[in-house]
Amino acid sequence: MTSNHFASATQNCDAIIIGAGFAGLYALHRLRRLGIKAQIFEAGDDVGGTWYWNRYPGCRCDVESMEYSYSFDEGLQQEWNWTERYASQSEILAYARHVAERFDLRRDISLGTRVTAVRWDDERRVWTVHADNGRRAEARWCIMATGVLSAGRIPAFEGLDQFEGATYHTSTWPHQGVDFSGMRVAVMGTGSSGVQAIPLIAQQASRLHVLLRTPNYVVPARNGPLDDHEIRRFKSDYPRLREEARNYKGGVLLRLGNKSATEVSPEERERAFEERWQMGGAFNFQSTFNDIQTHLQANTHASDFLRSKIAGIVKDPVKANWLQPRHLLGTRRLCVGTDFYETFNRPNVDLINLREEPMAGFTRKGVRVGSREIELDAMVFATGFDAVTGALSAIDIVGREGLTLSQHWAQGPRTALGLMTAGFPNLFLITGPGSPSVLSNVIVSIEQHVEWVTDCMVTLQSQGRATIEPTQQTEAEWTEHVASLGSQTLFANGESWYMGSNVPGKPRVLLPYVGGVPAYREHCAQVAARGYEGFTLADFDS
Ligand code: NA7
Repeated sequence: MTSNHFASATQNCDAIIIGAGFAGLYALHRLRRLGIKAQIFEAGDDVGGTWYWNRYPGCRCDVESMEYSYSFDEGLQQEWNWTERYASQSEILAYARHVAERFDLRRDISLGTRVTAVRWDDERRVWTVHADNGRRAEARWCIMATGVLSAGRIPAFEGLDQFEGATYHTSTWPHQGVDFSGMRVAVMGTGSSGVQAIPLIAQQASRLHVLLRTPNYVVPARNGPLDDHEIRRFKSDYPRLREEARNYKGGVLLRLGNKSATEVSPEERERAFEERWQMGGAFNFQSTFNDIQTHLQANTHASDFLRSKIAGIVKDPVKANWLQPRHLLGTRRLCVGTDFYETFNRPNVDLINLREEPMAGFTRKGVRVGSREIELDAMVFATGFDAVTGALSAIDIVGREGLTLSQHWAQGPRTALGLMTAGFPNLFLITGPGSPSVLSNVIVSIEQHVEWVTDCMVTLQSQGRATIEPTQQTEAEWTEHVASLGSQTLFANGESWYMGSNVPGKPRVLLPYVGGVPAYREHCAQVAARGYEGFTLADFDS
């Protein structure tokens, strides 16, 4: 039977979940266990969310695979076998499919169903969810499991529609793959996606032009097969290790240095950074010392070390200089790559600095930079996402009294705990703005959000309550708390998608909560323990 077998009839269930990525799958599973009838609407033709769409060469997770997985089911974590230190997109997608099948989730998932509007009816106290294929559903609860890096964006460029070559965006890569052999290719973007894709495209293309605007720091992944010892170490102790990870700010196990980078001798500092560089991984490097993220001088030492690495690897001094970032380490995402800098020593790879030769648009045959035209067969945009809020603003979400989410968030997102927003009763956000989301191991954050939300629904149900929403005051206080914590960190100094600065017109607001997973979990737990303090709970007859 196809997933769309009941055409456009309105369906009724207790909860509609939008998105069948890791958040949506777990929400469906947990709601079922709790006796709440739920249905997922998913735009893609399969489960997996971001791992269904992002199939560009080299796409893999930058959190280690033994930790980038669900912890809620001991059987699942024991039976699944990751093969590499950092899992590839295809392996993570296979894992998502395995989860869907293992817990028999597919029967309540409508694939190929892109939600366009979500509207609250205050009299009937239901959300109506509308999809682009005519599907419609009504439910008391609506869970936005729409992902934080799911709304890809190609900047507007003059002449792009005339370009006769092939164009791709890393986040919507063709399922059959792309063979760049013998082609003249350009890649725009050197964030995590570009950093992963560039070395592999360079191996195929006859000529690769990398269009660089802002360099990022890239540390080596040191990816490789997972050895049996490491797998056994985790599997024999998974519950404890998961709990330990939840007690770190990023929700991942860290070997956090216990010294300040400013306390030690230059030799000791160099040795420590070198050791972490050899270990590989972003979390490892950023935790070499305990103050890289909070102390300007410590941060400068770490940044200097990475700049000297780049200068040592990239043979052409001009390219090496262009590739050295000037921003504070960690104010933009620290990328993890394999042979990224080495790729610029290849004779078929050309680096174009858009700050020196500005992007002037596209022609029929290629791209214009500065005063020259570069002929291309294919153009790859690794230009990122409308992060955290993009997938929500793509849906017409209308709450109480006709208030749209776009209006409510016109000056930046406003949430209580990143979980709910005032004027939108019974609408839950998973890893929403104002929660640790992109600054954490997102699966850790997803599990915690899903558990908080589903527990909340069950509690309200058992108390015969109809709705829950945060008060204006709670929302204002949380939004202020998130901003105030952010302003004490180095993030506020940077231009990045964390701050919304990659999308023209997007308010400059630090999107994630920077207080870390443990403090955040404590806030959420306290609110629930105090009977959802700061939230208005309404009865059916009120
Ligand atoms: P990112 O990290 O947002 O990177 C996008 C890149 O595209 C970045 O280098 C941008 O340069 C570049 N870009 C964007 N617009 C332009 C224009 N108009 N001209 C030139 N260059 C441009 O996205 P990713 O997909 O790499 O990674 C996002 C997250 O997904 C990542 O952190 C992982 O968690 C998964 P800029 O810096 O704006 O100068």
